[in-house]
Amino acid sequence: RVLEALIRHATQHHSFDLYFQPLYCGRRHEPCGFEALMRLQDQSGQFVSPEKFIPIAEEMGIMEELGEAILQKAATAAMKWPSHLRLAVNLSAVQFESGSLIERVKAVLARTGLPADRLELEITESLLMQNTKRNLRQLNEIKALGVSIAMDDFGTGYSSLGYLWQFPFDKIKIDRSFLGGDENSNEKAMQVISTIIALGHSLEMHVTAEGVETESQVAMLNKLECDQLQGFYLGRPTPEAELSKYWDDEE
Ligand code: G
Ligand code: G
Ligand code: MN
Ligand code: NA
Repeated sequence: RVLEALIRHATQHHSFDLYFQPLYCGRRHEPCGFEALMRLQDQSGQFVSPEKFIPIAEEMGIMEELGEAILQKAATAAMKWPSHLRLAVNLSAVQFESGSLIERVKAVLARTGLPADRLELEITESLLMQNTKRNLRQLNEIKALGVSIAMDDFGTGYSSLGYLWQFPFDKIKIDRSFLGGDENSNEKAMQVISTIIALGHSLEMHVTAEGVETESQVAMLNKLECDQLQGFYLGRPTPEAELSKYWDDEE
């Protein structure tokens, strides 16, 4: 298939793009890091969604290799940023469950020189459903490198609450669906978000709200003492070449 050939080529030759979306910490008006988001263009220049091509790469058995290529490209980019800016990278289930993750992460850090404490890996909660013991060991090994771990899309899986406290996450990212409702559902959604923030803090985890699209959401999340905000209102996924606008403007 054409798409498979494209993915294989991108994996072998690193011929894909990364966009980076800013993460805003606290009430400050400048970003404290960026999340890498992979972008793949087909022959006609159309973007293929990661939601489509990541599962294909997994089926093809090349997701571990592609994941390392993404990490390598992202870390290389981050080395050109001001050093207070952190880098978040998404992991697919296949990468997390493979035996090679730790070695690949270590190799990328060594090759690029990115300090481990500037890197955060995002995993989704569905990853933690099976193999709890092995997953826990894997998470602890990642943390032992000095890399932090965020639980992505929190609240969308089956067993978020039951599993959360058992794992050493540094951060939970509240899925953007919690902010996505209409005006009428806002009040209740806010109660839920407030509760998740309190839960995260009680477990000594930082909390990020995803999908922030309005000024009033920013005000509300600040009031709830949400640690980090991410969303189109604050900054869209941005090509690497345009990222410096985020720090050139700073005083
Ligand atoms: O960027 P976009 O909104 O199209 O992303 C859609 C989905 O693809 C999100 O769930 C996001 O986490 C995932 N995604 C984007 N880039 C990567 C990547 O580099 N690796 C993995 N595993 N998932 C990614
Ligand atoms: O699953 P994950 O959280 O990694 O998905 C990240 C994706 O969410 C990004 O690729 C981005 O396109 C999308 N995203 C980021 N901010 C917003 C937002 O404010 N609104 C919407 N609808 N999508 C967003
Ligand atoms: Mn993510
Ligand atoms: Na998410």
